Formats: sequence, structure tokens, C-alpha cells
Amino acid sequence: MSLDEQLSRGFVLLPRLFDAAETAALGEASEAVLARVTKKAREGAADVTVWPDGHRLETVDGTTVHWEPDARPPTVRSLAPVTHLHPALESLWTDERITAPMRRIVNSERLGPFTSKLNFKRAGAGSEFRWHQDHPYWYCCAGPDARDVATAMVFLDDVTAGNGALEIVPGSHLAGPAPRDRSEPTGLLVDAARTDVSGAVTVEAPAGSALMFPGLVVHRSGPNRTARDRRCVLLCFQPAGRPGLPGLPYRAERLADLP
Ligand SMILES: O=C(O)CCC(=O)C(=O)O
Repeated sequence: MSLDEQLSRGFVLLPRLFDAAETAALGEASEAVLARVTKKAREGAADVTVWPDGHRLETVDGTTVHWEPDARPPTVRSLAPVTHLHPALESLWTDERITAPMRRIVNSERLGPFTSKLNFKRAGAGSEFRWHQDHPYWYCCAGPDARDVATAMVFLDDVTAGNGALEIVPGSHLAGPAPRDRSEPTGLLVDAARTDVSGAVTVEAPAGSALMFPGLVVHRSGPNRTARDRRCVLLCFQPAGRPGLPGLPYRAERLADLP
């Protein structure tokens, strides 16, 4: 399928964009960052927040450690933002293999960073991401500029239906902001009872692949019930010259603008 055809369904999969050695190096960088940050958090250097849904977050070295809600032993779900913590991760912002397709998706000749994240989705512990669009969270920070943000996910491990592959509703970005679930405390999730997710596709891919999509695409991923991690680096791009997410206050009252 051509890039244009992929763009019209709302997501682009580029299998094996990074070779095995590059992917392994990104994995090592990610684990090194995680070890460094969690050591500092254990030493008490972090600011702690607990979300309304019970998720625990600790901020240290300019990254927020988001813990899996129910995992024993304690397991990290994600770090964000993260690329500033390792040159191998930082270099992804200017890697033409990522930026060339992203310029098309963001529809801007010059790109800037919005935010970045590492999702660990650990073997046997990585939990579900419920149906959502990235847009409402970004809208609370960036307002209407959030429409122009898109994500590149670089997979550090093979992705299968069993270890928590992304499920994406093709074309869902065309319908704009989806109705949100008013019964859950963050107000950020899609109401799957009022949104047609029946056409969702599961995106399996080998390690080193990249999956790219704009913030209005409806997606989820299941828990990792296998013995293999499903880690990925996420880079969220926007047109150059705009402030990044870490410098923007979160204004929950903006959710009132959305369905
Ligand atoms: O890594 C995943 O499975 C889900 C990623 C995602 O949707 C997110 O981080 O918002």
C-alpha cells in the first residue's frame, strides 16, 4: 500500500524501519534511562502525584514515571517525556526515516517536537490502554494546535496480538473528536458504546518497525499476557516553532469544548 493510501486510512506502518542492531541499541538506551530514573525515584528525589483513577506518577529528571496500577513487583508503564535523557533517543527527532513521512502526516515542511514517551508494556504485567484518541489530552495543553500533532511509535520488540499490539479504527480521524466516556474520572477516553470501533484492525509488526498516526485516530491496546516485553518509543511531532507539551499547563476545563 502506498504512503498516500496508508495516510487516507489514518495510519502508516513502516516495517523494519530500523535494523536489528539499531533496535537493540534503542532498547539498551531505554533500559539505561529507566534504571537511572527509577533509582533516583527510590532515593526519594521524585515529586509524587496520584491520578483520579488511582494511577501513580513520579516526576524526576524532567520525566514522569507512570507505574502500572496493579503490578507486583512494582513495574513502570511509561516514562514521558524521555528523549532528553539519552542521545540515542534524542537522535530520533532528526532521523529522516521518521521525519520524511511525518512531514506528510503533520502537513508541515518543518517539524518540531511536541512530546515523547517510552511505553514498556512488560511481559505479563503491561496493562491495557483503553479506547482513546490522543487529541483530548493534548487539547487540554495546546488548545486548537493539538489538531496538528501526530505520533511515530518505534517498536523495540516484536508486536503481536498477544503482547498488546495496537488496535486502530481506520478512518476514525476523519470524524473529528469522538464522544468521550463521561463515567470515568480522567474524561479523556472514548465512549466505545457511542463510537463505532467494529472495523478496528490489529497492527502486528516486527521489532524496529514504526507506526505513525495523527492524534484523532481512535486506538487501544490490550494487556501483555505473554512472556515477552512489548516496548516502544513514541515521538509526537508538530509544526516547528510551537511550544512543546512539557512547557504547557494542563487545563482540564478545556474538555468542555469537546464532545
Ligand atoms: O503503547 C501502547 O500500546 C499504547 C500507546 C498509546 O495509545 C498511548 O501512549 O497513548
